[in-house]
Amino acid sequence: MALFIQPGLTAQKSLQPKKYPITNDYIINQRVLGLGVNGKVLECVHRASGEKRALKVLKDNPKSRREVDLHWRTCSHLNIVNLKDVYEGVFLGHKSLLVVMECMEGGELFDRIQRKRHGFTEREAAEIMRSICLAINHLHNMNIVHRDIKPENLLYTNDTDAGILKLTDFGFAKEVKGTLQTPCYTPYYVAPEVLGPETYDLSCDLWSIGVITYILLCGYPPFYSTGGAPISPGMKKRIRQGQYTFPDAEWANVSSEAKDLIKQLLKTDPAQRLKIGEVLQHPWIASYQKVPQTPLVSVSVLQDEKEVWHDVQEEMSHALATMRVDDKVTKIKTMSDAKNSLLEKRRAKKKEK
Ligand code: I85
Repeated sequence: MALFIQPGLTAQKSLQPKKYPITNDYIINQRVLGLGVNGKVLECVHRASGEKRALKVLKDNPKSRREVDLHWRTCSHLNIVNLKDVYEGVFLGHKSLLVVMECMEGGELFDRIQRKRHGFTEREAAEIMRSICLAINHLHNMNIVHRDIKPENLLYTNDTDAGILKLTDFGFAKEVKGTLQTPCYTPYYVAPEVLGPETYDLSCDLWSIGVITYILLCGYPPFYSTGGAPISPGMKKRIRQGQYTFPDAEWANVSSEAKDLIKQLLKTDPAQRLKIGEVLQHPWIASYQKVPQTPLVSVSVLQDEKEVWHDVQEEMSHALATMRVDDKVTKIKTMSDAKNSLLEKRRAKKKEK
C-alpha cells in the first residue's frame, strides 16, 4: 500500500499583484538603497501611513514571479524581510514587478559589526547565527532552499540594540520536491537515491551558514583566493577539498563548541553536513545564552581589512553561483541513477512473482 501524504495540497493563497499605479499608494524617492543582481532597491513612502519602505524593481518575467511568490509565502517569519505590497505594470518603460518591503534601516550585518566600538563577543555571534538559522529553518520546513545566503542579504531593521536581523533576496530560492509529496511508487521498493537529492538540495544553505559563522568569529573567510583574482583555481580546490584551518592568532580563545559546529557545517560531503534542525539543537546555538562572552578579534580584522571586504563578498557570491551550477550537474547524474535503480527494482519484482 502506498502512503499518500501530500502536505503540498493544502490550499495556498498565491499572491495577486495590484494592477493600478503604485504611485496611488506610494511616493517613490530617488534614493537607491541597494543594487541587486535582478533589480535595484529604492526608498519609498507609504502615503496612507507615512512609513518609509523599500521598493525592489524587477523585470516582469517567470523568474521574478517565482522570486516574489516564494518570498510572499515565507515572509511572515520574524527573521525574513516582510513583504508589504506587489504591483505589476510599466515602470520607466519596462514591464515590471514592483515589490514593496519593510525598510531595513540598520543596513547589512557586517557593516553593523564593523561599526561596533564596544567589542563583539562570541555570545553575540551565536545569537546572530541563531536568528539566521531560525529563518532558514522556516524555509527548509517548507522545502524551500534560499541558495544565496551571504552577508549582503542579511539586514537589520534598525541601528539600535533592539534591531532584528532578517534575510532577504529570494532571487535564487527554489522549492524542492518534498520526498513525501510525490509517491508515484510504493515506499517498500524505494531506493535511497530516489529519495535522495531532496535533503541534498537544502544542504547548500548550511554550507553558507558555516562560512558566515566562521567570518563572524574571526573576520576573514575560511576559503579565500591568494593574489588578486576574485576566485582562483586554488580557492576552488580548497573549497572542494574542505581545506581550511583555525589559525591560533584569531581562534585560540574561541570555544570548541563553535569550532565543532563549523566543522560539521563545512563538510564537503553534503550528506554529512548537519541539517538545519540539528544546527538549532547544537549547544552553541540552542544554549547561545550560555556561550562564553569572549571578546572576538573579528571587529578589528574587519576594520583593518576594509579594502578586501568587497573581494570577500565577491568570492562568496561566486562560490554560491558555482554551487548552484554544480547542483544542476548532480541532478542529471542522480536522475540516471534513479532510472537504473527503478530498472533493478522491476527485475526484483518479477523474480518475486
Ligand atoms: N534597506 N543585497 C545587496 C534593503 N530594506 N536590499 C539587496 N536584493 C534584495 C541590495 C543589494 C541585498 O532583495 C536588497 C534586497 C532588498 C533590500 C532591502 C530591503 C529592505 C532595505 C538586493 C536598506 C537601507 C535602508 C536605509 C538605510 C540603509 C540601508 O538597504 C543603510 F543602513 F545602509 F544606510
